[in-house]
Amino acid sequence: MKEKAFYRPALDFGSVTADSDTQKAFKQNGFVHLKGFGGDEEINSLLIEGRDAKEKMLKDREEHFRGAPKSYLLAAKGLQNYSEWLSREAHQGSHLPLLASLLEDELRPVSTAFVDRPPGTPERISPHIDAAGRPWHPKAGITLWIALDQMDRENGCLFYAKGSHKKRHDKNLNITGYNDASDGAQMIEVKAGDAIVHHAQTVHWSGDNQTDRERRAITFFYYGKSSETLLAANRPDSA
Ligand SMILES: O=C(O)CCC(=O)C(=O)O
Repeated sequence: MKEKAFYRPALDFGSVTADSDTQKAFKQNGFVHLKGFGGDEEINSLLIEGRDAKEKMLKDREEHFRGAPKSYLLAAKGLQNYSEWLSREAHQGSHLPLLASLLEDELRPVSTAFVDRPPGTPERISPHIDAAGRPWHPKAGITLWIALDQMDRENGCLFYAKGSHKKRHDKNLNITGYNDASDGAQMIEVKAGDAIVHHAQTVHWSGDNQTDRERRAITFFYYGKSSETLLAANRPDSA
């Protein structure tokens, strides 16, 4: 008997729009927390596709990752190349109008990642900007991060440095001088299905997971069309 092809429907975030408070917070702080962005169906689809794509990518790039430090794989990037569904979401997803209105620019997909910090992971992600944030440009890029589990300080939730997207971080992606107690550092605890949208130049970091709880997320990275000419001279291959 011929097997029926499995069809996974596109995600529907079309009803989430940026009101004037959200626009203002994004401009001022460089990030916004969108509570209840996705429901159980969205979480489930992202989890299955993210996990499968990561597995395929690891098999395909086994050589590349052999002996790499564990921190290297906390966020597995380039997954749009291993899942047609993720690729379609990255290019045509219903979240694009929201992101475009926050960045006030057209978007170009850079990468899609699955972030997984299983129970008992001591590694953290240190303060950084996203690769789409370099070289500096006011509309360099934007990132949509969707929580697939509840996250708090104990299992390594995200921290953001308010307003840091306004500083010029041209040289390195890793940025020194920030920690959980820094001036303007904001811890963001989330529920599964919440999203955070941040400017690619906003400094952010996240902690270790010493709990027995899962800590997974999906990230869609974009750069802004306005920064295209700058990028052509210095193109990142992953976020
Ligand atoms: O810790 C997280 O979930 C975010 C990961 C992150 O910042 C990144 O992949 O650039």
